[in-house]
This record gives sequence, C-alpha cells and structure tokens, in this order.
Amino acid sequence: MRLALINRTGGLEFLEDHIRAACPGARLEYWPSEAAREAEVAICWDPPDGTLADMPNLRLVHSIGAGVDRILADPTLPDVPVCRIRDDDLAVAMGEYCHWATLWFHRGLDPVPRNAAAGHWHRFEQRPASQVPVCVLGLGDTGRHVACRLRDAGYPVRGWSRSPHDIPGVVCHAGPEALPLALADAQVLICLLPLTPDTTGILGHATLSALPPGAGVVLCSRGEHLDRAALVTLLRSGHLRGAVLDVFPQEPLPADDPLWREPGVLVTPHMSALAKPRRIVVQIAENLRRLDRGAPLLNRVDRARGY
Ligand code: NDP
Ligand code: OXD
Repeated sequence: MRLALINRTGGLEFLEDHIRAACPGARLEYWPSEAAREAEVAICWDPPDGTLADMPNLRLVHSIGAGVDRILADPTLPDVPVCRIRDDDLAVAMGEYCHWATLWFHRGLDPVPRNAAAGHWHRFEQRPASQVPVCVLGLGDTGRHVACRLRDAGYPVRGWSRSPHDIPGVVCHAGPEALPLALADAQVLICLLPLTPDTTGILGHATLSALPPGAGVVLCSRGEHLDRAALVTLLRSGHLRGAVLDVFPQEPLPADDPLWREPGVLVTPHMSALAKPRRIVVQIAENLRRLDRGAPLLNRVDRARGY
C-alpha cells in the first residue's frame, strides 16, 4: 500500500521510522511529489486545500492528531473515510496541563512572575478548591478526563457538550441554550471543543462576558475558538483575570505577535498534550490492516458533525 505524508509546512519526518517499522510492506511518500499523489492513504495534519482531491487512488485520510478540523475545512475533500487519533495518554497529559492552568489562577500564581521580576514580595489571599468553580467546554476524550481530574481535586466542575452526559460529581449541561448556566459561576473556563462551524469563535464577547468578574480562560483546543479582540478588551477592562493560551490560528505564533506581551496572557506552544509518534503510528497501522480486509475503521470521524 502506498502512503503519503502530507502537511502544508512539512515536518512529518518524525513519523517515518515508526511507519516503516509498523507497516513494513508500505511505500512511504512525502507530499508534494507525483508519487505521493498516487497514494491510497493520506496521513495528514494540515493538508493544503485541493491536495486530497488530486489523489485519484485515495481510500483513507488519517489525521495524526485528535483534531480533524484542518482536514474537514477543505471544501474539495473527497468522499473517503477520515479517522483521528484517540489516546489515553493524551487525555492524561491534558489533565495535567489543565490542572496546572487551573492552579495558576486559583492559587494566584499568575502575577507572581511579574512581581518576582520586580523583586516584589506580595502574598495573596488563598481560597480552597471548593470555592473555585471550573467550567469545561467539551466532554469528549480530553474534556471528560479533565473534568474528572478537577472534580477529584476538589473543584466544583460544570461541563458542557452537544449531547447530554452523566458524569458523577460533575454538573453537566448540553446544548447552546444551556451554555450560560455552565458559565455562570465559573472562575476558570477551559475550552476542549473540536473546531466546527458551530464552535468557531465561541469564546467571543458574549461567552467571555458571561463569566463572573475575575475569571481566567484556558484554551487548549484551537485558536479559532477565541475572538482575541474580545479577550483583550475584557482583560484590559479587568473583567477577566487572565488567559492561558496553548493554541493559535497561526502556529507557531509569530515572535512579534502582541499576545506574547499582553498583560495577563500566558502563551504556551501547543504543548498541552502531545501524542507520542509510536502511539500515533500504531493506530494508523491498525486502520491500514482494517482497510486492507474491509473491516470497520477505528476512530472514524462523523464528517457531517465535524468531529
Ligand atoms: P472529542 O471529539 O472526543 O470530544 C468533543 C467534545 O466536544 C464532545 O463532548 C462534544 O459533545 C463536544 N462538542 C462538539 N461540538 C459541540 C457543540 N457545538 N456544542 C457543545 N459541545 C460540543 O474531542 P477531544 O476531547 O479528543 O479533543 C477536543 C479538541 O481538543 C480536538 O478537536 C483538538 O482540536 C483539541 N486538542 C488539542 C490538543 C493540544 O495539544 N492542544 C491535544 C488534543 C486535542 P458530544 O459529547 O455531545 O458529542
Ligand atoms: C491536536 C493534537 O489535535 O495535538 O491538537 O492531537
């Protein structure tokens, strides 16, 4: 079987040895090349629009990540299955990051680096976790794990999803009309939604201003969820306390982007949860075997739903 590694900006070489080991009979090609165009399987992060439509033998598009938004955004995407990665380790890593980011706000760590740079000894009043409600948007692989971890750490947790969920100890809300209920008392808002037409820009003025004064925002899903002008306005007005941002519409975030220096904003480099190359390739290899024998594929995305 011929496989093509496709990403707008390249950089997928880190998967090569793992693919060669896991799929010994496969031929591996890199986009852009005529040989890649002939491949039956596209292994992608961010394929340029039209690339997949220009592959006459294409039978499967496999994301190398949990998200498939860059793939589904291509209006010419051919009618073939699209699969994603699912990984318990990824959810655990996301749990660690979101727990840390919650503590960043809850324990008043956010002004500490600024104060330390000025040699300023300033202690803050501390609250127990039980007085810091957290809202998690998205209760899928990562969101559910984050919600349970924060619940177990003593935070009152509210969750929000498209369909109803029942998670012991977490107050779950579903659907657009229930979003204000989920946000109403949240001191920390964590976004773990997939990027779809319904969720693009969801962290806009209406959502962010529905948070109580002094809330912090944690964004680990996609940069396009956030209306950054609304965020900056609400930070500067003092309504929001700060934001921990791990994802951006353009990555890497350019060095001269003002967000790096916006008071209250902490930028991290899309590092909240990174799947290990071996874990990615094991799942792709299993789907190649299934494709070969016509068996149902694992972790197939619902293209109409967008995730
Ligand atoms: P899942 O697909 O497992 O879960 C998505 C969740 O979002 C589901 O609970 C779903 O609801 C909910 N949802 C989807 N659309 C809506 C909507 N319109 N309104 C309300 N809820 C909605 O996703 P994952 O948890 O695996 O990942 C989420 C995203 O996080 C990924 O798409 C990716 O963009 C990002 N990510 C980022 C990483 C990083 O390193 N920064 C690492 C991993 C993921 P329902 O349950 O009802 O279907
Ligand atoms: C993602 C990932 O989808 O890192 O962002 O898996």
